[in-house]
Amino acid sequence: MQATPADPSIPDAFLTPVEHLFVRNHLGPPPELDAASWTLTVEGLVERPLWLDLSALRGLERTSLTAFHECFGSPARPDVPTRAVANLEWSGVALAEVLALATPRPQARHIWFEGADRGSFAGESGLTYLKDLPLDRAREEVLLADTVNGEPLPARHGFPLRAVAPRMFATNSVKWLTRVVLADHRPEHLFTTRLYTRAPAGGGAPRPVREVDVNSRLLAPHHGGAVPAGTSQVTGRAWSFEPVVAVEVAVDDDGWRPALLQPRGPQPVWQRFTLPCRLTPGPHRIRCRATDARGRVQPPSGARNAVHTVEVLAV
Ligand SMILES: Nc1nc2c(c(=O)[nH]1)N[C@H]1C(S)=C(S)[C@@H](COP(=O)(O)O)O[C@H]1N2
Ligand SMILES: [Mo]
Repeated sequence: MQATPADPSIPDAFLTPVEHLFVRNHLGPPPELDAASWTLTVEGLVERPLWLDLSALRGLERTSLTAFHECFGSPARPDVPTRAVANLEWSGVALAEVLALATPRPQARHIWFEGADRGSFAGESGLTYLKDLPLDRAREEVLLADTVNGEPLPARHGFPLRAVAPRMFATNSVKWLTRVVLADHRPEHLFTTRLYTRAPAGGGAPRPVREVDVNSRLLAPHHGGAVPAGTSQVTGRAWSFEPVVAVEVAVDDDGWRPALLQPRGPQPVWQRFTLPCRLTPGPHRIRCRATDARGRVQPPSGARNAVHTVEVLAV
């Protein structure tokens, strides 16, 4: 996978500037799509198959969405934390608007999203980037976005149109979207049934990587940095499928203390937390741990959403 790392110094801003946003492409460089000839097809179990060009799409009612955007990380290493996360404002057309035009048949249960990129991954060639979601879920939440943070989508982030599946790992947010298929079954494909699946904690059949875990990331102080000894403001961001209801911070082996946490509000945005901490001169280990409205807590270690730790030197 071509991946630029998340900027190690994510700016402490509510919206992540697009130039700080990570890029994840499985099938090579971004396809160069021509806005004038691009179309989105909607086919399969629908009463009216559609071929929409950009002007037809832009004639539909517009809406916007601000949401966190989290990469799952390598599908081969599902337990390794990456904390590649951003918070972005998207605008475009609700998937539901397009589905209302196409009218899914009653047998349609699943929706497939395919991008225009073509290439090889994990030894398989001739691949497209294909993902699927349960239709009901996608109809409620998915946005077909043509802008990010108020600007047209850059080529690397999916120009001219991408799906945005809020509260799900960003692997589901298909870039360079050109085809939507309504079906009564899930597609058998490298990126749907063979990769991007994981075994549930309690055992059982692997499930597709969709709903994000409860997670948090310290932004300040920076890992490996030096801070003045004394009181230091510890800051970070927390996010989950459900709203985060608590974040705790621990310095060294002192106990967990509750941080001040911004509420999530109606949109699935990341939540800022802060806690003033006293740091005596010398090295320190600072940790943060989020709990969400479902009662899920970040595990101490061994998981992709394990407690985040930074090491700093107070001088
Ligand atoms: N068409 C297409 N869509 C894609 C991908 C891809 O390789 N091709 N990568 C996915 C993954 S794994 C992630 S994390 C997000 C990253 O979106 P970004 O590059 O805009 O940050 O796009 C998703 N959508
Ligand atoms: Mo990803």
